[in-house]
Amino acid sequence: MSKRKPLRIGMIGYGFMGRAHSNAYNRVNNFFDLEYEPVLQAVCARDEAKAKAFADTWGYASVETDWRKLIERKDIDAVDICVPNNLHHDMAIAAAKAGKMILCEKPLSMNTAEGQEMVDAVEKAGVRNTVWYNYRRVPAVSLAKQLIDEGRLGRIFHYRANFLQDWTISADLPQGGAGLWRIDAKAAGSGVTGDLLAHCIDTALWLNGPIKTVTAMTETFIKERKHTESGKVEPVGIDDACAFLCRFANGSLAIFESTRYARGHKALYTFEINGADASIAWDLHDLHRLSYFDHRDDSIVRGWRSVHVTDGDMPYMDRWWVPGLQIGYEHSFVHQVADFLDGLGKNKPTSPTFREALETQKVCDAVLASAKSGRWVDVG
Ligand code: SOE
Repeated sequence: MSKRKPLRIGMIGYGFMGRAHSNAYNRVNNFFDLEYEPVLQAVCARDEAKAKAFADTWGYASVETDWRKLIERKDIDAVDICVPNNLHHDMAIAAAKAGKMILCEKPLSMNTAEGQEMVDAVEKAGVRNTVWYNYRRVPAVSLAKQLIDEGRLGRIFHYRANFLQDWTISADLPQGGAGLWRIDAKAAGSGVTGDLLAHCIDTALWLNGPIKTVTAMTETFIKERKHTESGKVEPVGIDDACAFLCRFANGSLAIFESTRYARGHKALYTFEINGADASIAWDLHDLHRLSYFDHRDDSIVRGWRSVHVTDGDMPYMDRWWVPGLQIGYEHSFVHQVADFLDGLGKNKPTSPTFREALETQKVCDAVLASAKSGRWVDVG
């Protein structure tokens, strides 16, 4: 029998992220020594048969079909929100009022105004909260943070990030419904800005500090698509592609680009940071490596190093295999759960909290406002 304290999870939603989170809950205590242990108490989805099938696969003890009932249940400690973006706000506010801890999928909200209400609700209720910006917890990205915080890069001049995909190029792809809600502005709020650039912005704020001002352009290449729910051809309201320039508070300049129309790229998230003394670069397709260039090296051996982030003294890696053996995408979620449980034991917040994730939302709103107006916009 486990001596750990239970953290009873109620998950709302069961899509791609529902699987990623459930996997993390199931594995975390095999690899991390923690005071708490997630217990998969209930999963909630409108379709009972699908919810039951999901519960069987992942080990949830019960199912609900009404999220309000799940939130009110006395045997749930933490609510995990893994549903389309337009539902985050009401669920999070109800969960906060019911005194539940909340783990919310990214982006926090449809926009800053909604996000602010969510922050106010969790802070008023005093409930623990976090947003699943999982890429922070890829060991190579955490190592980048460590190197920057140690001052190894020196003054930062440049930040550049891309998130490129190609899955919406076909004009026949409908919008809306399971798997395709990301193309429906009513469910997603925005397109690549909220879905993909939000990841890049979260990482950037974490690594390089606040963004002051932005100028952006967006495009919707396919203007109309059939809507899965109405069956009718409807205007497309999301940004298919977005590029923006920005200035950070530390004086560095940045360029960000994201699209779902970069044929050949499936999830190419890359960033590069150039400092006076050193540079770093990372690529999600090769996520266990961190590229590092240090100008202080002797000139005859100076060059880009490809650091294989698998040694036990690198972030999180003492928990996994032996040096040289790498981990992958799903482990970033395991790390987020581990940090959440660790924070619970030590009574410390787990980043990004709702308040921290609201900063990403503010940048996204400024980017979309700038794309509309054609002007530089200050981040509120
Ligand atoms: C979209 O295709 C998506 O699944 C995002 O929603 C995720 O947040 C990103 O990590 C991968 O791409």
